[in-house]
Amino acid sequence: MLKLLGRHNAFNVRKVLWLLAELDLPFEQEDWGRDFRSTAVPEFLALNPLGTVPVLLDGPHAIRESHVILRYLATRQGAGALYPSAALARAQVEQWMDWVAYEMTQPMRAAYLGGELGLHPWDNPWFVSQGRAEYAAKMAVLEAALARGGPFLAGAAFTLADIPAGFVVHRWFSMRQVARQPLPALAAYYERLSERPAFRQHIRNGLP
Ligand SMILES: N[C@@H](CCC(=O)N[C@@H](CS)C(=O)NCC(=O)O)C(=O)O
Repeated sequence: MLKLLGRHNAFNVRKVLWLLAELDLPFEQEDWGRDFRSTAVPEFLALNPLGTVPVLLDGPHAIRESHVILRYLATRQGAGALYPSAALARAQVEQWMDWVAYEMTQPMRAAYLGGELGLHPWDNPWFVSQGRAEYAAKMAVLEAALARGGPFLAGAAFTLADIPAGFVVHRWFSMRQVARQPLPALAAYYERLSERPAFRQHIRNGLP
């Protein structure tokens, strides 16, 4: 049985919970991390020396990094529609996953952790206002991509590309203190994702 270690309310854990639900995979889950069990203990650090969540246990093997876990699970289950094996189609999925990891982390920390939750050290006013502006600019990039193509990020079908980006979109529409410009293709994409039970269970579930 797969076991997912990580608090159910964490950004990086919820992406994995979403995919597990899409794949209808049985698993156990334990709430590790902030406000739950501390990861700064030898038992956890032996599984992930970084002390971050999520960690996926597949038998004796521990796998860390949320996007690696997404790719691992899709590959393990042979879910080629979610994660194509052809080089170009795969790159078209992965480019959006890496974009979220590399380009969205700072704006999310600034706008959400700093601006919405007021958490230190991300609550620096300059950092928050820069992050909000950057988040808005990135959502405009998504808007243009979806208006050009779609209905999903890698084209006609829902893929792993939509999981990290879909969560970032959810957070954009959930934040109370940002000025949102009208982005009709993005809003339609958010509603399209919301038709998925797994998205409503783990992402659009009342938590930002
Ligand atoms: N690049 C890592 C980042 C992991 C990460 O920073 N996770 C956060 C939760 S979203 C964490 O462990 N925070 C500390 C905590 O919850 O105690 C991934 O994608 O898995």
